[in-house]
Amino acid sequence: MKIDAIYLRELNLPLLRPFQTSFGTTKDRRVVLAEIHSEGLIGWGECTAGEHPHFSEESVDSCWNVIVDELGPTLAASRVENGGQVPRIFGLVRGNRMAKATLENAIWDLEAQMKDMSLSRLLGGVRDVIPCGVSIGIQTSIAELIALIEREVAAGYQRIKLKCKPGWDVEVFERVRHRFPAITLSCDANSAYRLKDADHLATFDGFDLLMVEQPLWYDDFYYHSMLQKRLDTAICLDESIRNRRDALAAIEMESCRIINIKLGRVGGFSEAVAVHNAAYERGVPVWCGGMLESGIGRAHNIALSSLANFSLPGDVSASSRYWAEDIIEPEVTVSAQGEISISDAPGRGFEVRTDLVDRLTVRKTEIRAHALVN
Ligand code: OSB
Ligand code: MG
Repeated sequence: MKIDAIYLRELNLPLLRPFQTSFGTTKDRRVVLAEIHSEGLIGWGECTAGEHPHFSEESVDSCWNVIVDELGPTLAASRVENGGQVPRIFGLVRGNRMAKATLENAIWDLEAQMKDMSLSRLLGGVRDVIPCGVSIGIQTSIAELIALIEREVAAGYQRIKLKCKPGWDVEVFERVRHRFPAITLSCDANSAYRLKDADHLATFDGFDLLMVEQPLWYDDFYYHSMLQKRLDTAICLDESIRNRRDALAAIEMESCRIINIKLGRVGGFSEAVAVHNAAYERGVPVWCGGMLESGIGRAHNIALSSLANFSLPGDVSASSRYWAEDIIEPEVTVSAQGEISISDAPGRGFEVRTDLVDRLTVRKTEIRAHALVN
């Protein structure tokens, strides 16, 4: 594919409700989008980095700089033919996986359009519908949380994930379980605990949780493996899994029994499929995580979730839970059964509302090829 232009832009997108995790609160999203023009088509990619380097080392600004200074010019000068080649094109740049995914995913989006097939099929997806869950942030009161859960259960979501941290855990689980004895429930600590909290974490076993997500350090396998031996509840790793090798190490060490796959965290579709396949071959189920994405990242998460081993409900939910207006058409909707349908339209399956994107844009730059050195 001949790349005619790469544009990078930043949008300001206010969340309908603030989202609180153990590491902080997000009110307004700064969404970076890449737009790659080729052969009369446009591939879109969304950067999933946070406003601050709290979930991972990357942030909106680090991604912007790495894309503008390194990845964008390298990609523009390359002879890329498909998404699968992009990791090698970016091979000299270490880390910066969310930045890389922004561009790689736009190339996959383009490739699917050029091949006149859905992104889901191009990736090897086999599902017509995907099971959906929701991630509910830390609230100011348990009563408030219970009201939110009521609404999401009534909407049909198949799994409720509660963000937790010391002081917002067992009492919350107790009250929620009392009110909802039969729902599928999980929790996500975003690394808020330490191994000395193992006895406390073991009391989570009393609440029939589907999993406890990333209880310990964001970069750890070893201590999660020690902890897993002391829990009946499955550990799910999110932050720790950066690539296929990490997934293999975590599975071999029994650091987790479930893996959360996020496109940005692993560096794009190529590595996400590799993590999926490695887990599938070893009987470890996966699900698709979310990073408060706008419609473009959401569409990409939906396509990824159609792969066979995404057997657990993901954190991929309706646009209307996040935004007054999403930047895609149609918006993402979830059925009363808690499912999203996979589109068989070519590409991502959702049109980008370019007028709205332009209106929300706070900065935009064109990235040009620079001469390839070495
Ligand atoms: O750990 O899954 C996480 C949001 C921001 C950063 C990290 C996480 C999350 C979520 C939200 O849980 C999932 C979503 O609804 O997009
Ligand atoms: Mg998580």
